Amino acid sequence: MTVHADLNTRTAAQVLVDQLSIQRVTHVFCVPGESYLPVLDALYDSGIQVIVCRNEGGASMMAEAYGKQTGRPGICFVTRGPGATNASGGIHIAQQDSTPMILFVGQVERENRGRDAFQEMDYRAFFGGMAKWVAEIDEPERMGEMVGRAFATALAGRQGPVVLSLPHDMLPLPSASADVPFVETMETAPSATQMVALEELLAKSERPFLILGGGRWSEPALNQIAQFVEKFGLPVATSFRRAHHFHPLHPNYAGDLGLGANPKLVARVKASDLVIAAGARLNELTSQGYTLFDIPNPKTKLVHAYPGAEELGRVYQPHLAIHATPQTFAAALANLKPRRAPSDVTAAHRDYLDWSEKPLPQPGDVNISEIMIWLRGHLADDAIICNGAGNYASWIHRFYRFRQFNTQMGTICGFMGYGMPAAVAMKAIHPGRTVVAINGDGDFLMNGQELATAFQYKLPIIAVVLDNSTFGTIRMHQEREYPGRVSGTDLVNPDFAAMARAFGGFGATVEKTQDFAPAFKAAQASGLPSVIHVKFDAEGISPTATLSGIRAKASGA
Ligand SMILES: Cc1ncc(C[n+]2csc(CCOP(=O)(O)OP(=O)(O)O)c2C)c(N)n1
Repeated sequence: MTVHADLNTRTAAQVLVDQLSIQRVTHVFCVPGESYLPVLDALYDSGIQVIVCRNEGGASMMAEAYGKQTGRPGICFVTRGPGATNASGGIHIAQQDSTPMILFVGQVERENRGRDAFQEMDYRAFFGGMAKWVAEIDEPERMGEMVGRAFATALAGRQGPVVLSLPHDMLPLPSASADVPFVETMETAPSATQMVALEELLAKSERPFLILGGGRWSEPALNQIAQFVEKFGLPVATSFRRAHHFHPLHPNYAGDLGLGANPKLVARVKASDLVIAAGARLNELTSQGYTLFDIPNPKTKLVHAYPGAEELGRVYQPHLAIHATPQTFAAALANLKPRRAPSDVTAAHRDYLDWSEKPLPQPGDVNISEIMIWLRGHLADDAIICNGAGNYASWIHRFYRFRQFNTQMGTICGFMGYGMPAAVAMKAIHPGRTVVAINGDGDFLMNGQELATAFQYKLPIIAVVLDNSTFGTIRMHQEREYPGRVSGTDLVNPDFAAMARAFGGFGATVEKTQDFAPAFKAAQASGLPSVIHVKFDAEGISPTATLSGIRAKASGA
């Protein structure tokens, strides 16, 4: 960490970068703009790694992924209107996924504000509905205060994004701003009375169940959850794209609640008489389209423990609302004493194993469930899987097994194009670990340009592109609603393996399941950013449906 020695001669931009160092920021993700050159200059000898991206969408998603992975705000710098609008994707993800993140945006000179000056935007209006806080730093003297507040806000309660705009002419001005010390994450704890009430509920429950999700977890807290469920005999489901919160082979694991959830798991949650939602906000996908519990008063007894008070009672009025962060809630759970024998969780875990153990048949020469099962057998426990959105992800959710905390990097908001930037950020943070981006073909080209960033920084990520030459998810819905009328969903794709080579990487094409393993091993051996282009038949549109089957059903055939 380099903090400028003479605090009296710093510019506002230097105060900002010193502040990032004090907050222990290791990487920033950016696309440059003339609007914030003084910051780029201050970063020059800061010791913070600057990762220059090819699109602000990629940069903001890398920052979001950094925040999701490290628990500290991911930092992104972009220029005015064009940069800010491109970067909005990462802000939407950080909001929906409750990820701490700070986006710094260049702004026009203060004297020109309100003139609709070149690339001028009102960031408060644009980001107002997405970010936890949006502000413009007008006074160089207030830099420390504003950046300190940005860290505190992004990290508080339900975590999320903050946007700070930086008028161009303010950044090089001298600033006597004081530095703000390292901002610790605030913890809120359940009360003793609430935990007594929860112990009572557990003592009376015949079929208790625990849903684990949300952000702000840590390995020790998740271990305490495991101890608690073992002691009391609760099956555990993880919420949408938080499967890495619980070991899949733990005897209490009941499966992943999200898109394409096991119907037996859904039925089990519905039949339980006490559901403890630990850290999960019970979003639309986890709640199976808001069908899991009655709104606003669930029939089952719902105990909702969540770090943001404003989320408790947003949709469901819980029987017991606990405003607590995951760490303190898990510690309090671990102290509870069972008053009855633990419930039997064998059937719940067996349902999960039956659901995920064996590959499913799939039309054509490529079977994606077999590929996922190969990956789960061959990747190290700490390998990180990143993905965007598309039907292809259902195979990951069902057949891959996340065996270590923070190895699943996907978006709760189903944002296409996340896999590539997330993988670049993960490899930058964890150079010694295997990082795989699994993409659909539509998905891949939304941020595939970040392959150049992977190459520039020598980050050998492995991208798998599952190519069915269609925006498959939408095609599936289209066949269901407008059978046989394919409109706006077909894709004609480039040779993705050749594209990888053009970017200086390794590329391979796979057209048969058995060719995947050697291609993956060759990608690993190459030490280069790699793309494995897997061509498969769109007829197998999801793990459980075919296009012709959906069309026939929709046409009443
Ligand atoms: C940025 C973004 N744009 C559009 C969508 C809507 N959408 C969801 S899935 C999907 C198709 C994904 O296609 P592909 O990546 O080829 O994967 P597949 O569904 O075929 O497996 C689309 C367009 C989205 N979720 N995110």
